[in-house]
Amino acid sequence: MQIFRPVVILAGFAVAAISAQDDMDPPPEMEGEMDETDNYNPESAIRLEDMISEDQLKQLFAKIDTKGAGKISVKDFLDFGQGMRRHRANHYADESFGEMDGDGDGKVTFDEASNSHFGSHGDDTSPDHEHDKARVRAMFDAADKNGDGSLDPTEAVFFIHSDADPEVEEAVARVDLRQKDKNGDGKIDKTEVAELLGEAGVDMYYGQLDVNKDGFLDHKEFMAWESGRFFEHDGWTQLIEHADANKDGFVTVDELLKSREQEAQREHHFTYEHWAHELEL
Ligand SMILES: [Ca+2]
Ligand SMILES: [Ca+2]
Ligand SMILES: [Ca+2]
Ligand SMILES: [Ca+2]
Repeated sequence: MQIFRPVVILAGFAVAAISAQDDMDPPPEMEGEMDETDNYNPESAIRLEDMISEDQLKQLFAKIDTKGAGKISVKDFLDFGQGMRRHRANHYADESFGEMDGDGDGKVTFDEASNSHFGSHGDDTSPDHEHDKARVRAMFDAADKNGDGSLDPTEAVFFIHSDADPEVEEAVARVDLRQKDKNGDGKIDKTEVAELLGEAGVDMYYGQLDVNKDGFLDHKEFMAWESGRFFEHDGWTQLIEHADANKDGFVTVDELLKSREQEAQREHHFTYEHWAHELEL
């Protein structure tokens, strides 16, 4: 049973995205220092009976555990998430392609892609619009995998749903980085990123975003933030930290089940619960 229910899921992801933003402003206490039992509010508790059943969880686990190892890692969750984004993007592909392909010749040119993206705002000459135009160009070029200057239906999926293709996501991040890179050194420093993260956000997240610890964000490090992958990674890391009873870096079905029996840990199970609904398990 894999009937697709986009509304439920998109709403769920929107909530997840909003709560990620809420983490920014006002700044909460540092996650690592937060004692969940002290801050735990029973009013907002997710009830066990509202979560997916044991059987649904087992079915979902089997799908994520593609190697059949009986345990899953942060990377397995991330890979499955990427697969779900593609699944979602492909679901809408035909409809979106038809709308973009203005002359109906089965190919989407840059002008058609640009028109469908900007509609009647195409003649705007503001700096923000120039930035958007550069973004659209980058997305188009990255989606045009065979480089023939137009998008076939498969390529168009990546233009419309940039989160379904890491190369398009990276192309967007390069353009966005140029906009934030005020001193033009090709990297983002703390001052340049403050506008985006806020001072509190810089204190909280810059160290984690700067993976190679050189004091700057290159486009890949910046991309983690721009694409929302940073929060995704952080979310799975926290789930595993809380659920991984034997501390081997993986979670088994039993560890997941035991973890959600503890009220204070249920929020960590939020995202994959949505996958189960999306896949109608
Ligand atoms: Ca092409
Ligand atoms: Ca810079
Ligand atoms: Ca760095
Ligand atoms: Ca474990």
